[in-house]
Amino acid sequence: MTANAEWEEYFDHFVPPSTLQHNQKAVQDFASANRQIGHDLVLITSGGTTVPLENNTVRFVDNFSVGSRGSSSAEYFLERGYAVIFLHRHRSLQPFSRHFAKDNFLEYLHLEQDLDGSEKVAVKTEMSPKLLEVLKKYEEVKASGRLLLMVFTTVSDYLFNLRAFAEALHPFGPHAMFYLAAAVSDFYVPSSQMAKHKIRSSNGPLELKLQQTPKLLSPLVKDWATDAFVVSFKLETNKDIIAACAREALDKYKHQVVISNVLATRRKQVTLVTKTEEKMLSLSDHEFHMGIDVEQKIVDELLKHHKVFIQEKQPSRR
Ligand code: 9Z3
Repeated sequence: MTANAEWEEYFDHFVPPSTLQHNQKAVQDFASANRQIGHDLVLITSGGTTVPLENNTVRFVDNFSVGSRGSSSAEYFLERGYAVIFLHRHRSLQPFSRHFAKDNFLEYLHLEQDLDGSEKVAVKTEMSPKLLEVLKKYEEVKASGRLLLMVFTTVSDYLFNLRAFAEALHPFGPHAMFYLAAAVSDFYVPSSQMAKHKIRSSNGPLELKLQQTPKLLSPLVKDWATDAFVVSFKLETNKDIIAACAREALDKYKHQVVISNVLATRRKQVTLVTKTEEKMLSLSDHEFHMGIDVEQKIVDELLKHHKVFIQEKQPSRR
């Protein structure tokens, strides 16, 4: 079966999200407004996709991804002047608020007495500097109109959105980057084979046969985003096979960059693989303990490649 036919069959199995057209238009408008004032564009995908087991979903298969990579990268792209479409798993980490996600926000606050004796909520003095720093950046980004948040939950919603957004970004050619950090399920249950209602435990043990999700990089590079700069991520748990897997993906799909990472060390080290080079980006123990994000190094490195890519595609505008 051709890659295209495989994809048509995949999409035929699912009902598209009801917001799809509306969101595609929002991405189109966002992208053209930002391109008009010279901003390059990046579509970041972030967080893990779910695989529902029932149409009225109670249970689903999920994965470990929390959206650290995507949300942190979004901040660095914004800092470097990009307009960011942040397609993320519902309730996963988001840029800026991620800095407080592990905390109980009530611990940031206390009660104070107003002059008239009434109670009011105030920020604890010791929490103020961190809040101030992040809030300032967040407000600036909001006012600049350079961040668009979009949401998915299931793997099919993710794929419908990715295709629609890729089509919306097509007119912007090499100025659009795809940064595919979401952890996408390789397996799914077609909705025709899903139980309509909650699967009854009284029916005994549950046997599941999952179908294989077609590889999204193939149609993305060949059909949906033909002129864009595409960065995919490759995750393995075995460090001995990761380099070969990353190179294999790049050779197969012929996009611009694969970033390989190993589950256990992903916060400290990645390798950026292009047609001509392999570059390891890592944090020293000191950098890691200072709270530096490896995503800062990833984004800075990618921007150099993206700049060259744009120049090569549009030599007359150099
Ligand atoms: C990654 O490798 C991301 O770096 C992580 C980030 C998921 C490890 P967290 O969200 O983790 O910070 O907790 N993403 C994997 C992307 C993926 O599934 N790639 C597919 C593949 O390799 C296709 S693009 O087949």
